[in-house]
Amino acid sequence: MKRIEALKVLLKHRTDEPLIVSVGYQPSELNSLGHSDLNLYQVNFPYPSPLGLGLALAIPRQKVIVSDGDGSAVAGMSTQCTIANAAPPNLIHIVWDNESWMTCGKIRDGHLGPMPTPTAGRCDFEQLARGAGIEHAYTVWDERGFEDVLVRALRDDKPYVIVAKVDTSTPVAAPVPYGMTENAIRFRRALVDKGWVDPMHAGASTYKDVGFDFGAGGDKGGVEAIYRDLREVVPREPGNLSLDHARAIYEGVKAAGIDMFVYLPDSSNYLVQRFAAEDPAMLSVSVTREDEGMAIAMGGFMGGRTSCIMMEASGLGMSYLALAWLGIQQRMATLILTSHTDGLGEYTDYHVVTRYLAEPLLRGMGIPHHTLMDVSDAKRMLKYATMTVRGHVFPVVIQLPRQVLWHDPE
Ligand SMILES: Cc1ncc(C[n+]2csc(CCOP(=O)(O)OP(=O)(O)O)c2C)c(N)n1
Ligand SMILES: [Mg+2]
Repeated sequence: MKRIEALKVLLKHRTDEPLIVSVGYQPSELNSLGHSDLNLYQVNFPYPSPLGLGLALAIPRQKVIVSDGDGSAVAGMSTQCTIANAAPPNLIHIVWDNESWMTCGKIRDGHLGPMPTPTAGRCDFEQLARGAGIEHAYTVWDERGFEDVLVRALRDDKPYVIVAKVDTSTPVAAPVPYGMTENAIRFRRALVDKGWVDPMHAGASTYKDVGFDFGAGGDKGGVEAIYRDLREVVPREPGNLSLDHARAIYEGVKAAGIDMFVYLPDSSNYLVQRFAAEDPAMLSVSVTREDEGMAIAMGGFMGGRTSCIMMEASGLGMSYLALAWLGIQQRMATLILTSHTDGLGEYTDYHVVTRYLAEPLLRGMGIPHHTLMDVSDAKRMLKYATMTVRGHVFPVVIQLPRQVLWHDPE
């Protein structure tokens, strides 16, 4: 089938589902059939599916559709595992499988010949999605088959993957008349106008909205119970992780109003993540890669959550594309908490990556970053950082050096 024809079927059934659209020629095809501000175009690969996941988790009563390329979807394969386990009932992931990196080679009036993706060979994306744990993964070859599964997916409360086999035709379609920044801002406004996101969530924050009460917020009871359980097993001995510091940091997270906690474990940030993972009041998402996690956290932020990702700083290196593309150009934000810094106390040679990379990378991208030197400042700085994220709509990093995560008495 032709993608342009299948897109018409999609638009026939789409009412007000936000559409996360991958990079390349697809946005022009979609736009040629009619623009909606609920279309977010040019989400670079492999981020359409994690961004869609974050948004779907943030607005659970609303279906979210990811309109992806096969190259993009294969590049983000591990996200299928994250989606399967998060099991959002409202996420539909359409993969336009033309078995090629089709956008590359396109010229004004034709194409120089598509270069094949893995699905042109032995790779089957439906099987990948099923293997990842997504039960409702289907391949469709014609418009009728596509329509059948799409209608079911829109009704059913399960995550769906629809692999739509399409040819490599590239109809002449005018480019989208918005830059990425303008499109993304209009998309966010469309979510607000729909009533799904509080207009005060981001960009319009005032001190009245966020508040300077550093002791406020958070479900202390829940945190106390987790603390008591962990106290049984965490030794209070020098050279171990500090459970008391972890509690202080997690209480700061809650007091800052953070209600979505994305994480990839590291030995230093482990205990803080245990608090988040075991806190029933927290929407926590365990991820497979830091850049995937950033896209999820930013999707959550777009959907009105006050999100953060906690990760080892070495994962920043693989996140520069997500940070620059989604964070800087598309103005999506989140708070990033990183363990390991270029400061003192990092004695292991395998953390050399962080020493060389983290700070220069953040500086190079102009991303505000702050090192929390003393855990007694955790609550204040987490709140300040969250206020900056929401006020400036920009990623902000808090770096956590050894002394704030470990129990190293003098
Ligand atoms: C990180 C990165 N590398 C390379 C590119 C160049 N690029 C733009 S579109 C595209 C093809 C994407 O293939 P697919 O997802 O299958 O979509 P299709 O072009 O077939 O519609 C590529 C490789 C890019 N945008 N980002
Ligand atoms: Mg393709």
